[in-house]
Amino acid sequence: MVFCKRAVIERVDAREVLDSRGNPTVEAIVTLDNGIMGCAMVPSGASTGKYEAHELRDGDKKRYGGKGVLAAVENVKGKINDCLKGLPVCQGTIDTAMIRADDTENKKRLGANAMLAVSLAAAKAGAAYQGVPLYRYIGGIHGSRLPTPMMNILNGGAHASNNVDIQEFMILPVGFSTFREALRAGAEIYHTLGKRLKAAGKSTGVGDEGGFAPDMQSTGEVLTAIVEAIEEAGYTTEQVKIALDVASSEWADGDKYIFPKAGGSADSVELVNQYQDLAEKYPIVSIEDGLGEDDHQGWKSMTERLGNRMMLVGDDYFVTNPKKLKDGIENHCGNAILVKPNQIGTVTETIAVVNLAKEHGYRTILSHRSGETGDTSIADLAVGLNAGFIKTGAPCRAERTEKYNRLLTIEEALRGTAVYGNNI
Ligand code: 2PG
Ligand code: MG
Repeated sequence: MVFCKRAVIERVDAREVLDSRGNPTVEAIVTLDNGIMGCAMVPSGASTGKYEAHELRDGDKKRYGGKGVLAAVENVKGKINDCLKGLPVCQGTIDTAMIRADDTENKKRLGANAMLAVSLAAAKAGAAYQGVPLYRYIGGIHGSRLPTPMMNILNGGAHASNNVDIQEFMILPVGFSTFREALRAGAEIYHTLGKRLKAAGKSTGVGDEGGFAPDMQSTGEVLTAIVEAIEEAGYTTEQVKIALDVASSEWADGDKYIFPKAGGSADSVELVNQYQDLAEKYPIVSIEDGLGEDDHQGWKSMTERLGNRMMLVGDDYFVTNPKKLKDGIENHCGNAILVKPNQIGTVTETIAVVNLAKEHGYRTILSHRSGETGDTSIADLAVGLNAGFIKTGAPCRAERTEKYNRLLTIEEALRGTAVYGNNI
């Protein structure tokens, strides 16, 4: 719910800052004519879907290996400032004005990184102007569900330099009545896993999202280690479930999937067979990007085979894009969507895709990127939109824990009205 009062945007500014991998990203500052300001920083992915909105980078190899974002910053200070100056602080109006000014299918003129930074900063300015927290500004009195955290405790794929091909092994503390208790269970299991890896002589160095990143012999070895850590920490696999982000678009090669680290290959039927076997043995309740972004037939049959027993989450497959999600809904592909605001580029479109998913019974998971900042907007979006789930890494590395900590604050602020659990 957004109230359009009389405050208008006086100025939009930006600067180049660093993300958690030490790569440049955009910070935007929206200032209203009454002096109220909103600031936001945007994240950046490593295993990006090819249909994501365009992240504008300078490509000048002499600066940050080509990853500079000075052009995006200039777009904020110039073209975006010009089109937003004098507009009321009203999210739909602001985002529509930027989309019109960009006028491309994938936001390549202004850059989705420039646009999202401004869109989020405008939402924060709007919230401050209304004197309410961001989750309240987004969801009104309706936003009260604390999301189930999907905590990535063992990293592989493009987020780690170990020998593990599956990108993320996550735990979901589902059997708790508050977010605080769920988070505690997740953190205790994470530490137990770390101790066990250390005792087994394995590395406890962490990957980009804070999960451990040791070499492991097989997917089964990883899942067994996680189940044992859950139990040794004093919990059961009824209380704590497991999710995978296979990120298999990274493996796709024609109609085959090639395992880049372990070697060997499989087709989509063989991959789904493997998922089915794993789900027989382990408490797996969700698989993200189990098949690649262009494997529509594979997604359809994977959904037929596994859709009634687990969440099948489209990340690269849906890229937070209402058109892609609509196709998926019509063709019965997947039953859940990963929602990454920077894949689409504005808050308004992010809200639209969440609403579309919910209308069709698809689960929604607000998500970080592997390159993050201290910005905690996704925590507020998850509550404001009653998303049900949030994926924001391990309980480790400040850019991840800040989102979890923000949720603790929100839960406390909501007091008796906060709801947790029953999302699966
Ligand atoms: C993913 C994300 C976040 P990246 O694949 O889901 O975990 O990774 O930001 O590298 O795309
Ligand atoms: Mg993913």
